[in-house]
Amino acid sequence: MRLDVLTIFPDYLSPLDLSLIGKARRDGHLDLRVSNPRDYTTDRHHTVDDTPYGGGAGMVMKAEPWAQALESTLEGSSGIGERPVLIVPSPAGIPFTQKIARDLAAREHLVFACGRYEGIDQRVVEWAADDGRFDVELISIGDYVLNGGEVAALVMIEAIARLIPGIIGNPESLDEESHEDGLLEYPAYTKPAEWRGRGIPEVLLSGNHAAIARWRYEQRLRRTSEVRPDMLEKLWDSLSKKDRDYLDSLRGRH
Ligand code: 6GU
Repeated sequence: MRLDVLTIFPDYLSPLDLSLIGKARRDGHLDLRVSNPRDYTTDRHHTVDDTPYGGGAGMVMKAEPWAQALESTLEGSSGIGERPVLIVPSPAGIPFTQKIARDLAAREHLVFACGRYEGIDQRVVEWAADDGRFDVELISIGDYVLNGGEVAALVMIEAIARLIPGIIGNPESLDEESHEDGLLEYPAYTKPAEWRGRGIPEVLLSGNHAAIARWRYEQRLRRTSEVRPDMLEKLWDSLSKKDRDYLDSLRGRH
C-alpha cells in the first residue's frame, strides 16, 4: 500500500517509524511518504494560511500549496491503477469505524490531508473530487475537537495498516477483536495463576476447549451489554435463544 500524509508538521508523524508500522515500511509492505504543503509556497514567508472570507476567528489554509502537494502525490503514483482515496481528517466528517478501516485497508493508495486551524479552503476538497482525481472522504475519529488532523491520521493509519495482509504479527488475533464482529473482546489473563490474592476464572485451567470458547463468548456478550448496549441492540436479532437467555439472566441479576 502507498500512503501519503500531507502536513505542515511532519514531525507529528514520526511515531510511524516505530513498531509494526515501522517494520512494515522497512519490509516494503507500506510505502509511506510524509510531505509538507509549505514546500509548495512561493512567497518569501512561505505562507500556508490566511484570514477567512466573511470574517471570524482563526485562519484558513490556502488552497494552492495544498493542491500542488496533492498533485505531487498523483505524479508519484502513476503506474498504480486504482484511483487514490483522499482522506481529510475533520470533526465534521463521517465517523471512523472498523468497517471503514477494513474498506480502506483494501485500497492501493491513501492520501491524508491534515489541516490545521479552521481547516483547508473548501475549494481544494471540491477540486480533488473533480474529474475523479481522488475519491474524497471527510472522516472524524470521534465527537471531540483536536487542533489538527495529524493525530487523527495517526489513529486511522494504525487501524488501517494492521489490517493489511502481512503486517500484523498474528492474523488470527484479528478474528475475535472488539468491533470486528459487533462484540467487545473477552478479558485476557496470563501467568501466574494466583496474583496478589486474585485467581483466574477456573474454566481457563480446565483444558475443556468448548467450555473455554463458550465462557469467552459469554464474557463478550456480558461486556458488550454492560458497556455498549447500543452495539448489542444492532446484533440482537442474530443472537441464538441461548445467548438471549444468557443476557436476560444477567439483567435479572442486576
Ligand atoms: Cl479527524 N480532526 C480534528 N481536527 N478534530 C477531530 C477529528 C479530526 N476527529 C475528531 N476531532
